[in-house]
Amino acid sequence: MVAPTPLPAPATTTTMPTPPTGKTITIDPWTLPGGPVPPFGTRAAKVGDSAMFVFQGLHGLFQIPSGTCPQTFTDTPPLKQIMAPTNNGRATVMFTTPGTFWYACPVPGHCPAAQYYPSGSSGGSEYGTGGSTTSPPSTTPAPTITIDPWTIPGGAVQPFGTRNAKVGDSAVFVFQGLHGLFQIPDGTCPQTFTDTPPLKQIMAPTNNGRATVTFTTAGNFWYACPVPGHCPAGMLIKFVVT
Ligand SMILES: [Cu+2]
Repeated sequence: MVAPTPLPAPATTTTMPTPPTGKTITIDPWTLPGGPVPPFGTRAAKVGDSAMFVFQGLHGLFQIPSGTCPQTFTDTPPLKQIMAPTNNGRATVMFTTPGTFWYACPVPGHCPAAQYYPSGSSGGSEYGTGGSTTSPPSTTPAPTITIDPWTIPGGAVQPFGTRNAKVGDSAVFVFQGLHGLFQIPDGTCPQTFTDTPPLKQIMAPTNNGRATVTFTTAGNFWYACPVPGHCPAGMLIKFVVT
């Protein structure tokens, strides 16, 4: 849990590379944690250091006053927009004063999806990124399962296999490259993908797109990429929803 802290003075921000007076901490990828992307947690920095956020997909960057995700992100104090949501954008902040500073993505659901914020701080400037564990259950969104990257399995990308979910959960697919998303009726790749039952197009092929499905009923649900050859190559995932 994060101890309450006084509202820090805002860090000086810029979206252009700045001649460094300190080291530059690179946050790459700035995307939803999950899979090979560990939670962002807490990082230490010195006054004069910069942090560069390399967006993977459609994300933005706000400075926020604590480790609790805002309900809405507007560019009015105590929130401060560093960069509006930008596909594969890049933003840099420089720490000009000591303190504790938090940054989060303003895209709906992304800050809560970080779902992790460790305690543990050291001296000097710090900043954290992402979500909070302090929201009461009544305001906590249903769990989001992140499929990131949604791409052809291989190398560091494990086969998608089967995932468990509860009714009310959502799954967000973060495309890496040109992919799409269809719901299909079983674990067999269709010969062709057309948006007619029993197939259902969730998102047409989109470069670095993002698609979310919400499970409203229990059952088994399969999703696949409609790009030719991708489903047979492994872009097929099953959800068991209870
Ligand atoms: Cu694909």
